[in-house]
Amino acid sequence: MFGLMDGFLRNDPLSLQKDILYHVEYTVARSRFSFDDFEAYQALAHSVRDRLIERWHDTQQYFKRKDPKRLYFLSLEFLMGRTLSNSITNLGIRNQYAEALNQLGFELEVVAEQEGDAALGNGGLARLSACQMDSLATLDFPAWGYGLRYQYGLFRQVILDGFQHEHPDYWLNFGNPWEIERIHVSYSVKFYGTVEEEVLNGEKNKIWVPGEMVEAVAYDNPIPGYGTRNTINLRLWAAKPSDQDDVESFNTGDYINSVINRQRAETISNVLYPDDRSYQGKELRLKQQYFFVSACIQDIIRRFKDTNNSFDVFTDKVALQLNDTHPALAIPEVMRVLVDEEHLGWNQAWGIVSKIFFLTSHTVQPEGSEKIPVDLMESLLPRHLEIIYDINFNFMEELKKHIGSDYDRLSRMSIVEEGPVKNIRVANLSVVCCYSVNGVSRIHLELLKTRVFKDFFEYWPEKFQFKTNGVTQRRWIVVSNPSLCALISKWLGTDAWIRDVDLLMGLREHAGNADLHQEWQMVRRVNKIRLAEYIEAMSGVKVSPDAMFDVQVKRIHEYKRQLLNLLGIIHRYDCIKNMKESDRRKVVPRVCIIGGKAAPGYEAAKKIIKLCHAVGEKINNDPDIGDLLKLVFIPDYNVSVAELVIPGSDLSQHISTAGHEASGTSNMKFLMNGCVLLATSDGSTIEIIEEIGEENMFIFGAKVHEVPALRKKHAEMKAPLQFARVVRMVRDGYFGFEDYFKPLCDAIDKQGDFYLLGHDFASYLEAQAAADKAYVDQEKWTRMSILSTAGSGRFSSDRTMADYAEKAWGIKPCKCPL
Ligand code: 26Q
Repeated sequence: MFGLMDGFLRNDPLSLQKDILYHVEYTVARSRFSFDDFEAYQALAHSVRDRLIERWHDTQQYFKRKDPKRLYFLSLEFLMGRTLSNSITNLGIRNQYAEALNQLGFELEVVAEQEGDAALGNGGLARLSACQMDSLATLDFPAWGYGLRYQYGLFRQVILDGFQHEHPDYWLNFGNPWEIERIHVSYSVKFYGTVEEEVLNGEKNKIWVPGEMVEAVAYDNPIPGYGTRNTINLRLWAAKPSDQDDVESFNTGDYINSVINRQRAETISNVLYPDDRSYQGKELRLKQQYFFVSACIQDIIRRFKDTNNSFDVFTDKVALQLNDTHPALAIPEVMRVLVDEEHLGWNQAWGIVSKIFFLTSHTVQPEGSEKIPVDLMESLLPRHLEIIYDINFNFMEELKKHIGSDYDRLSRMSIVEEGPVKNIRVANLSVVCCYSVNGVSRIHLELLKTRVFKDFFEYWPEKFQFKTNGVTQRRWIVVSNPSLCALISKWLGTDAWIRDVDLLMGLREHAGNADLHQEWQMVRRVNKIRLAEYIEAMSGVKVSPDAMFDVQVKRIHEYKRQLLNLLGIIHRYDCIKNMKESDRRKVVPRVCIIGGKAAPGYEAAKKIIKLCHAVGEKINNDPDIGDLLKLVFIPDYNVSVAELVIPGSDLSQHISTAGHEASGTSNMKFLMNGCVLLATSDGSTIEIIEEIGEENMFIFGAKVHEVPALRKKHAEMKAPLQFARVVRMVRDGYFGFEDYFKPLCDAIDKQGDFYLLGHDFASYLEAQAAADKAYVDQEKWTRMSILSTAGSGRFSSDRTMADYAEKAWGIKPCKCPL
């Protein structure tokens, strides 16, 4: 019964202090009389880790005993950021640790800053996985996350002379106290080779004879829930050389080369691919994807067989969530294991496979869909190719019965793309095989139905659903904005909103209260001062916290329109320059803050980063302008920088061309922190508008359904004068580098302005002017700010996860007793 007892470890400050010193001495191997902030961090982390492990064990034992249906969340990307602060918050022992550290002469905030980010992902999709893990744990769901343990996370962005350079993120350099290496949990993953036939009990059976083997070793990362003992697992796989591999070359005596060859196995999980479509069809990426799903499926089936002896109940015990199509090879892999290794008949295996997979799509660009060249598939995964062909054959036969011989449509829906190069369409494979396909916002589902998966929607309307994304209020308010957190709890009279976020609505009744206004403004100002200090340290630009902090932080992409923001800033600069002295006094001072990474091969995005620096250089050094306008670029935007930037922002921009942002999730984080949104009606912003009202935001620009027609019309229309003028300034070299920026200008005024910057420019400026006007009226602004936080409850990942559990996965909470 040990697993059900409370743990051995005590959590009072004195015990924590002893524990920290123990780890200083025996884990970090430093003298307990002399250690620095980093060593304090390491010791502290190990002491937290011990507590996590206790809960992790109890939870896993409890799950095993209860054996409920489990959810397996498969994602090639997790952007966890830092772990320390989040863990002690969720464990409810933050104050105790702060006191323990204090007595040792350290400050928790300073020590926590020593931790580096775990950046095993690109952007929205990856941070969403991290938020969802927090919610799954907090809501006591019997869930497991699976991912890859990349040695190199997302590149670090270094800016030199305004240009982005990518530096490797070798994040494991200083060790990772948060993971538990499980050398005994490892599986062989096969590649290449041939498919052979054997006769088994009078029946033909296929066997895959591999040409290469690699070991997948498990690294477990405990994910604690808030206000519960439940601590779930995020299992990351690392590639290691296999002992069974390459015996031949050792026998032939080429020892040195054999060792080097073995080591090559590790490259499979070495590096995270940046979100860049040009990597498609690359062998190593495909190997990575298969390596990942093969390890997961072996692990899941082993666990199933531990407690079950018939696959008849598999669908009652297992749900597999595919985070976009990246892990879609799990589908043919389960078919292969069930048919070839477990010897189930094809129909029985298909009956299982077609019920256990759930897909979430995160894109609206049909060209973003993954394709695998058939040649590559045939050489790397020969048996999977056969299985995919068989699935497709059955699907095509069934489809013909319903739609007849509409060959165009059949070929559009086929999993195999015919043509000079034959491809596997991973999206089609996923839609055919998954039980449900989920969009990430309501409008995204509309676009999936009418554009991306139109044919499929007409055939299987019930398969398509949406669950609007959400973010975790634990990280995005409690951890990153503790003073706002305390203020909210004070005015609601409870901190129950940390688990039950709908309670935030209770702030609405205080939205006009002058005392709350004063305290709210105070909290926000302190956060702004902290951000101003960071900006000065990073960029050398001194900014005043009296100015409005206007922020756009996200991956750099043409559709996200950082360029529209920059052109707006140039316009503002131009206006101020040409103003009479008396008018200048009426200008609302602004600090414009832009941050984000460009994919290494994405030229246009890199030019936008340079343009931001060039414009900033001009404006920030113009004595005519002073504090009226500043433009700063925050380098190397990541989760921990976000935790600093978001609470310190006044205005937050989400200005994608309508119909291009599947959801967006940072808008939700800003909303929770009381930032006012300046945004287009796109993705989840549409639902935010419904929740908090258009009067509490600044909404502008073309609507989703207007965009296609505008694109046609726009090509013949002349851009408005003010727009033409600012583009001209860039083109004529007002900010230097005119040759380098020429392609950016051409895309707008020569190549049809696909993202409609010209069309939306006038309404963008109006929205910006409205923001200025509202900011002058601090009472009005503070009210909008409070109402933003009050309306953010619907955008918690707790709601998203509860929705998925009920409407898709069919899982129920399984709460480990205290
Ligand atoms: C593709 C091929 C090869 C290598 C990498 C990739 C790749 C990697 C990551 C393709 C796409 C991604 C990430 C996509 C993503 O983050 N999408 C965002 O997902 C968010 C969460 O649902 C949404 O809020 C955003 O709107 C969406 O852009």
